[in-house]
Amino acid sequence: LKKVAEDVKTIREERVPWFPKKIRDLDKCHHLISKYEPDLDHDHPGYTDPEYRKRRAFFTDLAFSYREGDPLPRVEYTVQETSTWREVYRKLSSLYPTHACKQYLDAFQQLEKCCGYQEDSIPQLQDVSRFLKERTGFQLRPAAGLLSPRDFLASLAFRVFQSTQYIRHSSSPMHSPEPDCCHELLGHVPMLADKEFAQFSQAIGLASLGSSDAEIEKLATLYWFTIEFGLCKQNGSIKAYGAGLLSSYGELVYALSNKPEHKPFDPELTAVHPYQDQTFQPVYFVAENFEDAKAKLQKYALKIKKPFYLHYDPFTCSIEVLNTP
Ligand code: HBI
Ligand code: FE
Repeated sequence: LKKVAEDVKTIREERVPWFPKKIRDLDKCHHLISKYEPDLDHDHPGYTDPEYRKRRAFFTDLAFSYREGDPLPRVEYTVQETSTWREVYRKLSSLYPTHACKQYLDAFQQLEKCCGYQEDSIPQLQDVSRFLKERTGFQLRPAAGLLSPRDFLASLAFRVFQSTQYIRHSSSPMHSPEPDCCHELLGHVPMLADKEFAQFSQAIGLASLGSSDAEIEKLATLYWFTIEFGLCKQNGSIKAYGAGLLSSYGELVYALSNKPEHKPFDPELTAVHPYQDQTFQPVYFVAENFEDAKAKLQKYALKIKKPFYLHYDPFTCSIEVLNTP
């Protein structure tokens, strides 16, 4: 009987996918989804620009040679890159006062005051990472492009945000098929400076560790409708907190108009809702507030079947695996 029990245990353990347990393990979590890269995607605005593709290869090298604990590489951006940034920054920041949630606006103001956020230069990841670390413990590490959902979500469990460092092609300042530094710095970073939002983000990350492919897909969908395209209630009106919205002028205006449908955030339903990555979303999910969203998410995460409990130890930045009786 003992032998049978051991066999069962082995089989159960084999089914659990590998996941990072120490922050240094994130050096292995950098698998790219390459379908939107300028070298492979014929519709990419940089596909026919050899200079741009060469520049992107430089950023790919920077990201792949990065190891946990290294200082984040400082980049000297070109005049053309800075000019793309300026255009994006100007256009988007004009909308924030009316469209972004309060937490975003507070952080954005601080980033302008003490982190070099301004239209004339692209902020350095190292400076931004230090800023976030002081506020919520989040830190950045350079990513070469769009990462697999499993690797990307896993890093959130350690309060690490994998951030691209290159900028979109100059011919298309208002749109990028992939995440770029405009999306990370203007979309994600300000929200990561908020305590509740940081907890929410880490909770999705922790839920993803050791989860099946099917569960990862649901968590990636939750991530999509919250961290990327989430709306929230604020003083009787609805504001944006999702990074995909806060880094896209057109969709930010559209999301808060009366055109799309607004549904209440409910993880069970949100996790299985189909989403669009080519056009604007027909539906957005509205959170009551981040505390409520986090509580609902944690309740959802508890139902994901795993043969252990996971606990994050902030002193060692590592995951403790606790066996269930
Ligand atoms: N990779 N670099 C990067 N940035 C993201 O915002 C990102 C990602 N990979 C997947 C992802 N976001 C989400 O859409 C979910 O699939 C987790
Ligand atoms: Fe994003």
